[in-house]
Amino acid sequence: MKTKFKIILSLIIVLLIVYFLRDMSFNDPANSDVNDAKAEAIVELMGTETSFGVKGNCKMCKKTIEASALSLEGVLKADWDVKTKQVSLVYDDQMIDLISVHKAISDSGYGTDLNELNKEAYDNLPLCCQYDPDMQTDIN
Ligand SMILES: [Cu+2]
Repeated sequence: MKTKFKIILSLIIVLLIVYFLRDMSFNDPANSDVNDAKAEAIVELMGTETSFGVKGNCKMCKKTIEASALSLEGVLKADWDVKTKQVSLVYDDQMIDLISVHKAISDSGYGTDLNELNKEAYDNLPLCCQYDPDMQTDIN
């Protein structure tokens, strides 16, 4: 009787260990990359993809531009390229108009293909981010 109990108890312990190990491997970075890729694929299926030019200089500009686009509900993905000056967007066109995204970005101080920069926000940008307002955004 005692041996039977011991066997059952060790089985339970083994099951618990397996359960926790499985949980851990689910959270390990290699696996979360896979999950990110899946999430990204789903986002791209759900959303409308587009891109447009946004003036800016550096990685700090990139952060501000992307954050202002992503602060809007309905913007699923925003990725601004320092070299090409293009922001790639994935957004839900049922939730948001593209013009609102242009406006949010220009309000943060960055001129887009459609909207002039907000001068006050531009003046408040760090000096390294105060790009040449006459810059072209169609350089590829
Ligand atoms: Cu910058």
